[in-house]
Amino acid sequence: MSITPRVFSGMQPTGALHLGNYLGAMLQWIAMQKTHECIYCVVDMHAITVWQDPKELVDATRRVTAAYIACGLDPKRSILFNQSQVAEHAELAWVFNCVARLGWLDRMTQFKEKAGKDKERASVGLYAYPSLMAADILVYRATHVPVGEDQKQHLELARDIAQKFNNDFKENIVAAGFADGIFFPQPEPVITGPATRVMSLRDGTKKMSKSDPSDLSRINLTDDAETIARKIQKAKTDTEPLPSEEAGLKGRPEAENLVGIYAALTGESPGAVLRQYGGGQFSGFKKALAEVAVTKVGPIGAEMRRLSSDPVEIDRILADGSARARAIAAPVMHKVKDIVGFIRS
Ligand code: AQP
Repeated sequence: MSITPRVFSGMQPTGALHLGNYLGAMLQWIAMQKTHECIYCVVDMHAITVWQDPKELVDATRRVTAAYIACGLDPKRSILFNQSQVAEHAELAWVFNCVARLGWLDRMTQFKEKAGKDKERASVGLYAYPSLMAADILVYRATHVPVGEDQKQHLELARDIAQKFNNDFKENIVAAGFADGIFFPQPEPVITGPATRVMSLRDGTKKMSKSDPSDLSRINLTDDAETIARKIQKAKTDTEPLPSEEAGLKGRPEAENLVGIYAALTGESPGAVLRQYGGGQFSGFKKALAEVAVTKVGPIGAEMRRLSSDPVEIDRILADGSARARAIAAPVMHKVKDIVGFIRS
């Protein structure tokens, strides 16, 4: 059971996928399919760490699967599945809950942001979210995890858990046939997309997010051309014209975000974008940005609608992916049980 390069990542079915998910993670996922064995998950168990309407969760899980495929993930080449169909994620998460320390989880900024002021009423699952995320990755002994910037801290925790597990159980790991005492690899974050942190269209200091109450804050992959253009037109800006050089974006988060989105969608550098639009008013630039966004996002939405009209086929793809995922996860979990000291039949 040697460690081979393997990619794992996932998104939550908590709402419509948006441009931040696409530019921050999805583009990297698509690129890595060509070079790596890839496992991509719809993380429905993470979704229920905050309340989800059960009927809506089913629909959202299918919608996110359709989005994966519409963006370019190939379910034959990569493994596509929903997390709750592979019980090994939850089994390993429990072991990791017993490896991770309270102090580590206390430092997680995402929990603080999502729990808000009323921490007492947050679910235990929301608090333990990072150990389930570590299990998602390590149950496949995955080595690379393409994510947006906001997931960096969780990835560091997954690395700490892997290392502590290897240390705590070193003797048993060697006895199980791993002479170097390393059972879990240290998963590497891959945070290299064209826009690793896309910000809200309404507030350039907040990340674009599915759960932002304002729909105007994000471009959903399902938005039609008119909606995309309207959201960009209404996007918050400052009163200065666009600068001609990248340095001029400093301290202007909204301008920096819009230029970054344009650059990421066209594959140009922000400097090149500003050479073209610098000195002009936002209105002209926003028009050009809307055209680019409609050209890129429009076809994804159309393909999602086409795929979503056949839920039976989506469920079949998820069942097939789950079986393939389980075939990798089950032997890893068997070894974990031997290493930890659980009797198994
Ligand atoms: N604004 C963003 N910019 C760049 N990358 C982003 N990601 C999310 N938002 C941005 C990346 O997308 C992947 C999937 O994220 P997720 O669905 O697991 O949940 P999230 O990170 O919590 O995303 P949201 O949209 O903010 O969801 P809610 O509102 O439900 O919490 C991850 O790789 C993430 O980094």
